[in-house]
Amino acid sequence: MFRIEASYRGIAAALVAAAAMTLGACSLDNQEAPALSGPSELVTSLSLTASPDQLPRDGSSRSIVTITARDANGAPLVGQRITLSLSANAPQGAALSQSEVTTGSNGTATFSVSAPVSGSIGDITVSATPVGTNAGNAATRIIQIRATPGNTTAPTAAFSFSPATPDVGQTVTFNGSTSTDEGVACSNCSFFWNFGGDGTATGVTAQHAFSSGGSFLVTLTVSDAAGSSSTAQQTVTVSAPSIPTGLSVTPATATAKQAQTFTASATPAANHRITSYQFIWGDGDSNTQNSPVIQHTYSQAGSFLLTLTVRDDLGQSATTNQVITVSSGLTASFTVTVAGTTASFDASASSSSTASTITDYAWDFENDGTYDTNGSSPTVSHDYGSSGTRTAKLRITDNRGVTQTTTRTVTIP
Ligand SMILES: [Ca+2]
Ligand SMILES: [Ca+2]
Repeated sequence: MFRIEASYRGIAAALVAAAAMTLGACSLDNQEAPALSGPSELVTSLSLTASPDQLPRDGSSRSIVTITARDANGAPLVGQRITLSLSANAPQGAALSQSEVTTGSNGTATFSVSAPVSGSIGDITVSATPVGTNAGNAATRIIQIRATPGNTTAPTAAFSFSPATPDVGQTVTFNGSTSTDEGVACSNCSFFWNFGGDGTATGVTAQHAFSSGGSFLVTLTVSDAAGSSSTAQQTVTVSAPSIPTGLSVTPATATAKQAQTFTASATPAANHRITSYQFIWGDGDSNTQNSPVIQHTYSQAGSFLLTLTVRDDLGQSATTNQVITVSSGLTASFTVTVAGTTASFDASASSSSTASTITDYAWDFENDGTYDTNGSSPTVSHDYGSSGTRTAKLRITDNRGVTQTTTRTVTIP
């Protein structure tokens, strides 16, 4: 084993001597073969110096590295090719001006190393390895260029938020970009937000809408790439505005089959607004809209329980109920004339206030719930057959299908 290595060194030394003689640039000493048993470092020595030997993490500064190659006798090696490389974990942005240099007449070569970017981690390690005929005998040399600042201290967490006094449900923007690490903005940090028990988020900025009023101690935890972290805390006071108040709808009356304009009103909390109005009319219809003004047509007379629900910009709602009295627009009226046991009814005084036409007169002579006769004539007669006091009921119907009733006492002597 040792024997083979020794003979290889002899071949290498002979080749170096031959190359030196060809170039004709070497002294007599260079032509002497090194001792066969000497350490390999003596065959070709590389020295590296960097100026400056540290770089700021600014992405632009440069350090000039000078390589000096010498042979076993300390004489400059001319024309020596040397490959250059950065270590695999080099800080982001660090770069070499070239991947290979060749020594000049004085045995030196130079290249530059550019600085890593802000927020990068680690120092710069450059490897230089001679190539060519004597490469097998030359160990790789490395040089370290410190990048400043190092990632040795924990970040400093800091944040702001807006608005300063949010309401329940209002989006609050949290901004952790004023956090720093190693004296610069913490661009490579991770950010974790805890909204005081009301939820969490990640990212340099975060948005959160608090679900209830009160004081929330918000904690931002900033961690750097080296795993160091720090926290910042601020109390966010969330106010809970009142739900909308003073709900009403006007008017509280309408006429059947006639479109009626209704106006809802409600008072939101200070600095807030009503964003939607829901009308549940009580007749099976409903509408939801942004405007408080709406038209609705009830198809029949009666009392309808209107439900108004308003919602504000915080998502808070309030509801009220209100009776809408819908009139038919018809006046039912009749007279009675009695002769013997027969009563003659005349409903021709009935009228409509809505320009509709009364098309049907229906009569329930005893008001027993069953209409006994009907027709388009306003007059009719009925023989009660015996004396007594009864109640007669008239139902008129107009051409829109709207009805109106009235009753009257009929006395048969
Ligand atoms: Ca750090
Ligand atoms: Ca009847």
